[in-house]
Amino acid sequence: MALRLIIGNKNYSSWSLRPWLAMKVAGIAFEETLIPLDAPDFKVRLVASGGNGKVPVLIDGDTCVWESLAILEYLAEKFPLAGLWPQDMAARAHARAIAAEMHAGFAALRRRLPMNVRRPVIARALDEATADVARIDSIWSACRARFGARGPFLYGAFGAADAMYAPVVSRFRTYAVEVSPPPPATICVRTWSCRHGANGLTPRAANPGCARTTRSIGPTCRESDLVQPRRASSSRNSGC
Ligand SMILES: N[C@@H](CCC(=O)N[C@@H](CS)C(=O)NCC(=O)O)C(=O)O
Repeated sequence: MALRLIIGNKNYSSWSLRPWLAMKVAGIAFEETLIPLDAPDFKVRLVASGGNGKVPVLIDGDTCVWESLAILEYLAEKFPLAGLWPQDMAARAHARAIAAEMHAGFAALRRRLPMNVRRPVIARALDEATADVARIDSIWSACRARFGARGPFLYGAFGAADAMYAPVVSRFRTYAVEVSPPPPATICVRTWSCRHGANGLTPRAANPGCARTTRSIGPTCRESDLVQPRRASSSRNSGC
């Protein structure tokens, strides 16, 4: 039976985006059920799925997994060849620590710079999010310094930690937040488009505002999967 990932609007729901992106990039097949964050039956449908009433939720037969990080851990166990965590223990511990830090923290960043992938690039004063931005900058710099020789992503190849931080890359782009060079490569969520590469990943030329090495993902992903019309604002997307 196919895996099913229940998500909210990709434009706003950064928590949904994390496992969705990891699965797309890792080439893990799944069916997607999208419940708009402002759907009147949002809670009812999610509670019926067996999770905690929030997105994302992964359904694998009788198994229901909620919480983005728990979903990534489940996927890493089920698909060990996907390389969602680094192979060596020290790098893996580091990757798990920064993924857990993202999962548990950065509330001020989420409040001050809510994710909206298609927001025009307009700078915003960081205010209460200043310390969060500095912390992420130092995490990325530490990763680049320690693991940069292995490849362009946080730990060399794309993995769960990159998926956890991908929504931050979108936030930094749309709110014109500068980070120390060199930034880690990332999936540039603004430019998702239908490009076919040997392994579903196609290197693209640099895009203004994105990390230097950006990639678009295919073959099943269209920009319209990502960009959805704005509906009435919902309290469910505050702090997503
Ligand atoms: N810690 C959860 C956060 C999930 C979450 O807050 N999702 C939001 C959408 S981005 C949601 O479903 N909100 C609905 C609600 O709180 O009622 C995770 O990592 O998956």
